Order: sequence, then structure tokens, then C-alpha cells
Amino acid sequence: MKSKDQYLDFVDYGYSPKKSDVVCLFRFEPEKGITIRESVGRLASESSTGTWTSLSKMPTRVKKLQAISFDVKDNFVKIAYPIDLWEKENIPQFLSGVAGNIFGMKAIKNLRLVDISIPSEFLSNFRGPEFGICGIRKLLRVKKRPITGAVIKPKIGWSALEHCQIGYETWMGGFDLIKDDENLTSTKFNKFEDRVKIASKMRDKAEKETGERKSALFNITAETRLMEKRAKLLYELGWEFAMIDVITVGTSALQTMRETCHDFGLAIHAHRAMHAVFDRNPKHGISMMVLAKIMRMIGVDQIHIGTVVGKMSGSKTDVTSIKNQITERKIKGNSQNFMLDQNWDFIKPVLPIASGGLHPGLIPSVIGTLGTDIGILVSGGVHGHPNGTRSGAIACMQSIEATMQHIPVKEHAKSHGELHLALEKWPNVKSG
Ligand code: CAP
Ligand code: MG
Repeated sequence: MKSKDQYLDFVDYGYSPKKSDVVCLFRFEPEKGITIRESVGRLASESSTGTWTSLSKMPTRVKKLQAISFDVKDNFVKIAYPIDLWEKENIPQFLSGVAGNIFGMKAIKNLRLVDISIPSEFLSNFRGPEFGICGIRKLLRVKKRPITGAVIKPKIGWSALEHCQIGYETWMGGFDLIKDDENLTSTKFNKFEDRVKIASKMRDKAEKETGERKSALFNITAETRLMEKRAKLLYELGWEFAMIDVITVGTSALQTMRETCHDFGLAIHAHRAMHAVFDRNPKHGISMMVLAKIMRMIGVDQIHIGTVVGKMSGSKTDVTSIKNQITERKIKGNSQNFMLDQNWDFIKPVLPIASGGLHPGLIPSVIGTLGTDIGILVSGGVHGHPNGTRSGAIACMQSIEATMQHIPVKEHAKSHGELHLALEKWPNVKSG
């Protein structure tokens, strides 16, 4: 066998995937001097059973475990992976295969994991979301409008008491949720336990005064056993959610926490901090859609997907395809949308969260693009209101109300003072 021939063993353009195969769609760019066939062979080889040379001895079963590159168009290749490569319920192992060594090979200049089609046989190992969109609406007693939340700003700096006082103002302005920021967990001046305990009292007061359900997304992100302790405290104090920075904690910790949150009856709010390390470069890395898919499979109940118009990157196509992927039951793939077929079977839909640089003037656009079955987080655009947090939250609720009644926000602002002041402060449509 000539050197490199072993890679060609992993290519079969006539192969049609089995129902139980995992199929991945990659965009790839070979290094100079490497043929397309060799590149796609290397990808299938390194991510399944192969190595850089032929071996003197091979188990007979290996042939059945090889991944096969079977469809190449321009810079895109589809690779099929036999189900027996994968351990049940093990997302880290799965990622070590399909998103592992292949991203560092010299022979491939750029590589992007665009989509994964997960067969029912593998999907059935996972819980998916415990609550999903309907469950969250029930928890919060919100029927039709978007769920509303605000991150307390500045991100870090308030004491636990100050933090909760701002939270109380946010709830009193009509919001359902207050949220910790991604980099706030427990600091010496704002300890997790203190924050959660004080907020419990404030929540009871706000619920009594408004007659509405008020809740919070406390960031439990930490070493896994500490996250478990924090989840327990949330449960004991009657909270509904735990927030986790799902990318920075890693899929192993998240899988553990999915079980813990199940035991405590907590919904998981997934903040995606660090996702852009993987998905920002369109030629390399892992798409946000794939990350969101993995999170739906493990079972988060809500996840940030972007806004299109706010301060964070993410095109309309990107954001809407993530939304579709986490909310629909069946996805039909085609070469135009760079998506593969996906049947989500029994796995519930995840609530899409639009966040980042939003203010009342941008809400109509967010709802126009994503609909009303979403969560909207407005933070700077609430606490930056000229009359303070409560007015900022009221202005957002007025903007949502106007949008749902098909009234232009500028028109609505004529008779709604909080909205009027917000539009005066943030007249420009985009915050990015
Ligand atoms: C938003 C936010 C969120 C981002 C994350 C922030 O604050 O709290 O973490 O939305 O981005 O820290 O920027 P503002 P994404 O509402 O004040 O912008 O949702 O894209 O993951
Ligand atoms: Mg944040």
C-alpha cells in the first residue's frame, strides 16, 4: 500500500448513509498539494478509526466502524459515522470524535463543523429539555407575549443587597425575570448565597404587590460539585431556574447538571459565553447551530441565540436557523440552508433567548424576526433609562404591547411616557 492510500479507504462517493449513522456536514479547505479526495479521507479517518499510516495488524471489526466521506460539493463534505463508534449518553466522547483532532491537522487549512444529523438511536440516550417552551410559559404564567428579563448591570460591582434592590425594581416594572451576568457567580462583595437569599424575600414582596409570578436566573457556573450545591439552594428557596454558562463549564459538567436539575425540578437557562471562540470565524470552528443542537440534546430549557439587530454578531440567517433548529420537531435539510435533516422525535423545543444590546426601540424588529415565542433580555436598555430601572422595564413592556397590537412604537410613545423617554435616549435603531 502506498503511503496515504489508507485515507482513500474512508471515501466512498456511492455510499448512502444508514438510518442509524450520525452524519456531519463540514466545510473544509485543503492545504496546498493535498487533493480533495485525500482531504476528505483524512477527515473521516482521523475522526473515526484511522491513523497516519497503514497498520500491520487490524481487527476485522474496524471496517464496520470506519467513517465514510460520501458526498463532496465545492468545499463541503458529508461524513457518515457508524453508531457503534459512540458510547451512549457521552457527549464529550462524541465531540472528541467529530470535533476533535481533525481541527488541528496540518493537511487541512480550515475546517468548520456546519451541522450534525443525529439519528434517533443516539438521540434517545438524552433527556432533552425538562420544561421546554410550554413548560417555561407555565412556570412563569405567561401565555402569549415574549418572556422578559433583565441582566443586572453593571455586570459586577453591586453588593448582594444592591443587586437585589435593582432586581426588585425590574420586577416591579413588569419583567418576569432578573438575571445574573455570565461573569458574576460569587464575589467577596456579592456572594451567591447572600444574593439568592435576599432575592427570595424581594421576589415574595414583588409577587405580592404585582400578583404576578417573578423569577430569576442565578448563575451557578462553577466546578461541578459546587454547581450542585448552588442548584440545591435554589431548589430550597423555591426558585424555578438555574443559569449555567454552558460552553465554559463543558458538556460533561452540563450533562451532570442536567441530572441534578431534573432532581430539583429546575429549568436550565443556558448562557453561551465563549461560543464565539468556536463560531465567529465562518471558515473554521463549530457553528452556533451545532452548539445549540448539542445543548438541546443534553437538555437546556432556554438558550441565547442572538438578536440580529443588537450588539452581538450573528446574521439573520444564522439566528433564524438556530431558532428553527431548537424549536422545530423536524428539520428538512438542503444545500441552500447548509442544514441536514433532523428529526427531534420526543425532544422538547428550547425557548430561544434574544439578548445583547437591546432597547425598547429594537423590540419590534426582534419580534418581527423571531416571533413572540421567545425570551427577550434587555439590560443596558432597562437600567440606562433616564428615569431608572423601573421605568426602563415599563418602557420595554410598552414596546412589546405595541408590537403585539401592531402599533408603531413611535405612535405608542405619544401616550406612554416611559417609552417616549427611551426612544429619545436610543433613537438609533442599531446598538452594534
Ligand atoms: C447583555 C449581556 C448578555 C449578552 C450575551 C451582556 O447585556 O448580559 O451576556 O446578550 O450575548 O453581557 O452583553 P445588554 P448573546 O442587554 O446590556 O447588552 O446573547 O449573543 O450570547
Ligand atoms: Mg451578559
